[in-house]
Amino acid sequence: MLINPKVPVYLRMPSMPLGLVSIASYLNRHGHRAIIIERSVKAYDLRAELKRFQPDVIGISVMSFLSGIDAKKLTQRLRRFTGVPIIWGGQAPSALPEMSLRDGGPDYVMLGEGELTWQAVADALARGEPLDGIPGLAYLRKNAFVSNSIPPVADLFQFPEMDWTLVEPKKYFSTFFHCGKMLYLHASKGCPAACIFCSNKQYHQSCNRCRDPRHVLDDIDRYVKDYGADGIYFSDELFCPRRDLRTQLCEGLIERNYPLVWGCQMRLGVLNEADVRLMARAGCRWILFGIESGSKERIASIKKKINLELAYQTIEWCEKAGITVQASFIIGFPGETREELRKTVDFAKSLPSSLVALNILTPIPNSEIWDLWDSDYPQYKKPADIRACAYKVEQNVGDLVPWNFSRVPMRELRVIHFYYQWVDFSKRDSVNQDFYGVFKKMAQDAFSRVFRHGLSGFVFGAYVSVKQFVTVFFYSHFFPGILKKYGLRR
Ligand code: B12
Repeated sequence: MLINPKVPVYLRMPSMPLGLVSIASYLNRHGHRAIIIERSVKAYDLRAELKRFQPDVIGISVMSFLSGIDAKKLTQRLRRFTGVPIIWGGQAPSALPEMSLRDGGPDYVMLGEGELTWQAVADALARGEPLDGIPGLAYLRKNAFVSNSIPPVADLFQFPEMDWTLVEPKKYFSTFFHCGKMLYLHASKGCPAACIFCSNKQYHQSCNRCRDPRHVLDDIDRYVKDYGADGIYFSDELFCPRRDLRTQLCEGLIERNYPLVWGCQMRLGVLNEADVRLMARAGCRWILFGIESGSKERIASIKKKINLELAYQTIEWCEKAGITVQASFIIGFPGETREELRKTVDFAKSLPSSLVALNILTPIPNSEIWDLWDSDYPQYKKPADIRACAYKVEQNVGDLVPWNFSRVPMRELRVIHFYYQWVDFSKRDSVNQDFYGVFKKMAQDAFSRVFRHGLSGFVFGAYVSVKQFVTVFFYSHFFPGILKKYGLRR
């Protein structure tokens, strides 16, 4: 039994639990029976479900520490009803397995990708063998932390297409650029880069792998034909960098000619002009480029390995082809000065992209910056439990990052960050050609909260939305002097 925990009330709409669907689809094709209990969209009587399904093992997806909060409660409750092993998996517990075991209380944490390790676990249980020796598992024995070796990342071609009947896809529809029924899907995983602010290097072993484009197209066929999806956001950190496979995928989409738009995340240097045109013909309408800094020295020191000179032209190709570009930057890097920040702001301003985001650095567990935290920034206490990781590290719109590793005063970072958030917020809907879009989205969110979380959830959610709005408005409008200093206002 694979469980997706509830997402906190202030997160936007829940989204397709791709990891769980992938694991369950794989297990069901390899001699086992897996079901998904989706707490983020539906209320379940867990006790009745346990009685009905009689699982041999329970898995809980902990994609972020925000879902870790419900996962912890759930683990405690399940313990009262059943004695079967409880395994946590996903990016968050893989990054901090010992903390997850001690604070969250599962029997095991499964490190890295789940499909093949789950198969080994399910086979061992079927044979009545112990789980402790299985590579990819971490656990506590006599209060000591044990971590088995992590298997190499898998070749994604071996995984079948996704079985969407395991969940109810229509429950995950969300509004995005030019679409109202957008769903997530992955076409590839991982990224070859090893940026010091990202956990990808450790989690995906700096390795990019693409899925078989035929499987991806099958998944899309069923999204569109069986459920009526009109948009797809490829969740890949770097969308299908292999040109041959990406071209196959795009040509498949052009052939199908669905009323479907899609978008993805990209690195500078992967696409040429012909690629961009092909993607646009295949329905691509938005791309996020992680550029991170306007300073070449910083690009080198964070190991981003991109050529900033390519930014202007690549973005121009995209915008000309009808693809909305969001150029994403990080501000507040360790030791960053006002001069460096000004360079980034100037660079961001010079780009022809429709949207720009300047987010304040927050160290992610399992990144190089996270590992340097204790030695380099002893003035800030490192989050040491699930709650602290959720509320201090995994920031949401309107949250105030509590630490500043740069030499720029925090207020200046916040003013610039929220200024761009305000501009982005008001521009997003002009991109959609929908003047009232922002208000419509807020109203939709409010209603969906009433259905998902009841009246108290709605009241709390509304409070969080108002607080977010006030924070963004306050920082973006009440510090004209700071905006002027960075050339953002005359
Ligand atoms: C797409 C995405 C989203 C989508 C959701 C898509 C979805 N529901 O799956 C949206 C935009 C909604 C989202 C939201 C958030 N996300 Co997000 N997201 C991603 C992203 C880019 C891809 C995830 C994905 O779908 N991959 C494809 C699937 C097939 O792979 P997978 O999820 O990794 O699943 C595999 C393994 O993790 C494992 N596994 C997964 N579940 C389980 C369960 C068990 C029991 C086991 C054993 C194994 C296992 O096996 C799976 C199959 O191989 C990742 C980064 C990344 N590249 O992984 C960040 C990432 C997971 N998100 C992150 C964060 C912080 C968030 C938010 C908190 C952001 C915010 N402030 O709002 C929220 C929290 C949402 C939540 N429910 O908890 C962080 C987590 C950091 C951490 N270490 O804790 C990541 C790593 C990005 C980052 N580097 O910052 N996210």
